[in-house]
Amino acid sequence: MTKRPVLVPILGDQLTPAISSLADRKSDDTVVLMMEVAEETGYVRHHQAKIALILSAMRHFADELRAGGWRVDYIALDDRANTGTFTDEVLRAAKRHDARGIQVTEPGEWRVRRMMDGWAEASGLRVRVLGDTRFVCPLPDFYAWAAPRRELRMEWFYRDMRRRTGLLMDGDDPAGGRWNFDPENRSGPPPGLNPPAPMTFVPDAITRDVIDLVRARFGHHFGSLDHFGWPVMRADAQALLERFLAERLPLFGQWQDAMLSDHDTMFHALLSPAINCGLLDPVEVCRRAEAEYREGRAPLAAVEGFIRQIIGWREYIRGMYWLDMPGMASANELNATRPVPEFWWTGDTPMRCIAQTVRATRDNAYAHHIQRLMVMGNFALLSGLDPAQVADWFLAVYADAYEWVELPNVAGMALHADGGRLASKPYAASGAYISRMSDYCGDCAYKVKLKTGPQACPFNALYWHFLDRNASRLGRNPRLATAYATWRRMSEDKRADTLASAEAFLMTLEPAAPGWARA
Ligand code: FAD
Ligand code: DLZ
Ligand code: SF4
Repeated sequence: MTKRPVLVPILGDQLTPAISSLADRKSDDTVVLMMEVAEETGYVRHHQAKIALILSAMRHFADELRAGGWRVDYIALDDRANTGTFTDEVLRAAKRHDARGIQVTEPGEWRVRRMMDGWAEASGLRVRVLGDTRFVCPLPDFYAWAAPRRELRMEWFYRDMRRRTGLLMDGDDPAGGRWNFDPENRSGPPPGLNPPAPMTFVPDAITRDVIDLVRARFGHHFGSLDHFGWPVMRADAQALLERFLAERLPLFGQWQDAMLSDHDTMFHALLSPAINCGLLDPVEVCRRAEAEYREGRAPLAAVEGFIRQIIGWREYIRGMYWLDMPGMASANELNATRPVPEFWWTGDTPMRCIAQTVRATRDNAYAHHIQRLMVMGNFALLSGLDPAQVADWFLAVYADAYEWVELPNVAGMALHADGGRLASKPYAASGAYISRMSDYCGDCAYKVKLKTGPQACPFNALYWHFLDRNASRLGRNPRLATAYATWRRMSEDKRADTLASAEAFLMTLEPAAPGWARA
């Protein structure tokens, strides 16, 4: 290398050679910097499998880059000189390589963006922060979409993304004549429904080393490594995608909301950890799904539902994060202040839906969307759990969790902490919804049909307690008009009995011991 190089830091969720920071670089005057740092492994107490996934994927990616001719400076977690922070490692590397500049792709988290903003002054070098082209909608375009609108509904944004990508478009029209096939999706599970086993990958030598490291350094964090089977390299992520397309996609939509105790993953894709860290390109994933429809192997309703999650929800969520940060992190429209209970970490509760979801989360660092939204999220909403503590829990426990995607889902979609910017109505539901969508209630210590009393499903009284205590904020929401009318029609005695039942349950919640989510 004759010229002074440009330093290209690549973060643990930017693991693709197509990353924008490398797009205009030549290998002969570039040093790629990858950093395993204590600041990132510890800013929340991540699930052990999440750390293992990211560090192993980073190590595999470094090898992939080297094989492609790039010079990679890789700082391992236990390197003696490792300072433990992105900023200090970037400054150290800039000096070590006598870099003439720094080029980086924008990060997924506000916190890291603030760090990057200080790099130019601290290093005395020119720092170029490039847009993340893995997303369909560049952030400036999202801001321009949002600026003139009073209501930022996902559905309208999604249609723009369909037009922009051409996915499921027949000329100017949506395939099948409709943009959204949800009415044909989302049934409850019939007896005997038997989803295929999830595809898992046997850890190779690199992953085994990382697992040993994680056990030694982070063995006190939540979660098990015993079942670790996530893909940590591109070829395996591709195999997972192919398996999803063949075995799960055709039934994805129909059973999208269903939950079964013996099938933690149902017909879901399991692709979010790989997509979010860069092992799969989201639009490529959608193009492969579209091909299944075009070639007659998967119904349009399933494929449209799947593509909407990625170019609709995922893109919209990311736009909302950057639009509303930093305020989103402290938003608490409903003034919810109750601490997260201990059983969110231990799973030790007679509420079978929660026990099953926490168990799946501990085993796999994964729970599917409805477990996250309608079991954990719904419980947090109805019980009035503190949004910041709930966000810490979600950020820590899932293998796919980065703040740009976790926080809007928690604060906006699940908790209505943003006052309804993201979802026009809170996703509040009584036990009847969980009973319809799962097999959890049959074996639960609580009775889903009972409305009040110590044996009654806690969700039932909590639902009315939630509406009652938030009447001044939610009472005029037209989408809750029927629920409020039903509440008002109840006799005074019944209402008092319901509120007392909910209060009695809330009194039993034991706050989580400090140290589960943060040191
Ligand atoms: P599938 O159900 O098969 O969906 C396919 C893909 O669609 C996913 O891989 C994902 O890329 C995308 N997708 C679907 N829904 C969403 C959504 N609401 N937001 C963004 N992308 C979506 N997703 C994360 O990636 N990271 C998180 O930290 C995260 N936290 C969440 C917290 C809460 C409270 C809720 C309600 C949802 C959260 N989600 C999060 C969204 C969603 O639950 C996961 O993307 C999904 O469960 C991942 O599993 P899968 O790949 O099997 O998804
Ligand atoms: C989540 C995570 C973890 C656990 N460890 C690292 C790490 O050691 N090095 C790294 O580059 N990235 C890590 N990450 C992902 C980062 O937290 C992520 O890139 C930022 O939060 C920006 O989204
Ligand atoms: Fe959950 Fe209530 Fe069903 Fe028990 S009865 S599993 S607490 S919804």
